[in-house]
Amino acid sequence: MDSDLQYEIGQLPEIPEKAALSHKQHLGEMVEKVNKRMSRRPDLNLLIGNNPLSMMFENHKNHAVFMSNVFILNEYPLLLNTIPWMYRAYHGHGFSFDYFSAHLRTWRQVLEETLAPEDAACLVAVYDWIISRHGQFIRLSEQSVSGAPEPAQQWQPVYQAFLQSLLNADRHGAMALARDAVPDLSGLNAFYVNVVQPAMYAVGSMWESGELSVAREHLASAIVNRVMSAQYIELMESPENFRARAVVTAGANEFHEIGATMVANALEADGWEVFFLGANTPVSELLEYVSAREFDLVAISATIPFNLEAIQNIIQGIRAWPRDKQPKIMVGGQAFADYPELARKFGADGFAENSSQAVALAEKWLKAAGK
Ligand code: B12
Repeated sequence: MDSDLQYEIGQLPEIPEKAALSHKQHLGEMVEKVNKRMSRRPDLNLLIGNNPLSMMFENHKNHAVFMSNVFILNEYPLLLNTIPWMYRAYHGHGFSFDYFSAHLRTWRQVLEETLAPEDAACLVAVYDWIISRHGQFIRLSEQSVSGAPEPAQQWQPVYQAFLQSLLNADRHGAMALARDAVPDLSGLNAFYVNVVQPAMYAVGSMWESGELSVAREHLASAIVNRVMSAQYIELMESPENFRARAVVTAGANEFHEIGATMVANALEADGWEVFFLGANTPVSELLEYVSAREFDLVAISATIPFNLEAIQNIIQGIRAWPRDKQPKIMVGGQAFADYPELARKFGADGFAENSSQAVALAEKWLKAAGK
């Protein structure tokens, strides 16, 4: 990571709560304005290539929600990975780098016009800094960062073959590989971490660079879901007594659920009674569900940085309960992977990098509680 940028980010103004909330309140209106202005530009086709306008609108919406998270959480380091990712992913799909300067300048204008001057001023300072670092962000976007965990040596052949089966839409091949590689529950976690997870990260990198269509990524995800369901049915035992109870879910607006499924299955394989809620659980619903029952652990997954505020809200909600009613809170997923310190800042009890570490941490907490 660029140390100059890291230093500069430390100098950016802290955003007062009032400004962050005003920004959040006006998001819809500002997205509309940015969409309109960008659509009217005579150089639009040069900026967004042959892509449909809807793709640009999607980016404006995601950008708005992402910036809202940065301002509300006062977490500028999030900019350092997400902006280069945005440059890389959209450039990989035919957007020119000039598009980013254009849309950021438009946002800057719209912020000044929409918000009270005292609220706009600090937000505009952040945009000015991003705009002024355009060249560095291009450079960072050109460095490849897959973030993929490297499969252990003995898993390499299975990983390569599994990835190929996903890319070739060969569901029977994927199923057969999984069956051979994981004859019983003891190998499940290693298969998740050394085969499925890196294979899906590779699929993501190919989507990001424009090598793989959304349809083929969806197909890969669907095959993985089938493989994991088949393994669940074939391998999972149902003990008479569970060791403890956990809720596992992905937060509000979080549609990535494969990682959370792995954590849920890994805990269940370790003797936990797991209530897996899947993706996109609204904050208030999750709090109500957990508060009405007794759980030892709540495990929450976040992949996209613009979903972090919702995770903070869940944790704050649980922390407002009487102490003896609070389950342990574990967070994980790629939104935390580069910023594990966020787990503590948000008030979680811990972060785990993968499903194996999640089980180990949960185990440690159980021991400490004398269970
Ligand atoms: C499949 C996929 C999707 C699918 C998800 C389908 C599904 N049923 O889950 C769909 C199509 C819905 C999707 C949508 C989007 N996606 Co997507 N997606 C992916 C992809 C290719 C794979 C995700 C995956 O399954 N990974 C494998 C799992 C096993 O890994 P994992 O989640 O990290 O989980 C492990 C650990 O992190 C940990 N863990 C996970 N959760 C938890 C929880 C706890 C408590 C603990 C302790 C540990 C833990 O344990 C797991 C196992 O070891 C990734 C690429 C990637 N790098 O992952 C992109 C990726 C995550 N997506 C991306 C994007 C941008 C999007 C969209 C914004 C695209 C768009 N413009 O619409 C939307 C966002 C939707 C939303 N609001 O959530 C980007 C994110 C970039 C960023 N930094 O912001 C990625 C990285 C692609 C890329 N390379 O650009 N996506």
